[in-house]
Amino acid sequence: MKTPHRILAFLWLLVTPMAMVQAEEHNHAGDIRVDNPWSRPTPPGTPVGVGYLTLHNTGDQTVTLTGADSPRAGHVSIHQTVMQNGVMRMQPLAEGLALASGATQVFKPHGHHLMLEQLNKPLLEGEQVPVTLQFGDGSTRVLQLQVRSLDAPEPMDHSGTEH
Ligand SMILES: [Cu+2]
Repeated sequence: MKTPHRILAFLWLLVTPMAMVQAEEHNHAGDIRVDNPWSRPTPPGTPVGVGYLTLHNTGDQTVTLTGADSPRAGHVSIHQTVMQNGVMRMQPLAEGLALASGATQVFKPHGHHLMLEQLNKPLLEGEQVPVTLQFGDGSTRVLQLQVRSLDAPEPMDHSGTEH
């Protein structure tokens, strides 16, 4: 019976162009898996909020996170936290964050985080805050930070730092 072979051949024709397109999507937002994006509520008048998430590079090339923005903030920075003379300090990642193939980066309290600066209004518990991640090839990824309650461990203190 020939029909199954014809169907297979037809399917193969469908699959091949898709595979070719995928192969071209290297170093790209499409290679990045985003897990568990979340944030904290902010008190009224607080100009900055935070964004936490996990990035995983599922592709076979390094992907660089170069920036982020949000309609809820005037500016979004990528920060790391470093110990200097026993004091935790935040530093912007000026060169962006390079994720090697297979690498995972967790953004979490007292670690890497997105800094949402110049908030146009407080972040409220239960709110979904849209953030767009930008990557080295110009591709982008939109995600929603889930604003959790303050019951969990305290976020790092951002007071007294420059933004
Ligand atoms: Cu920060």
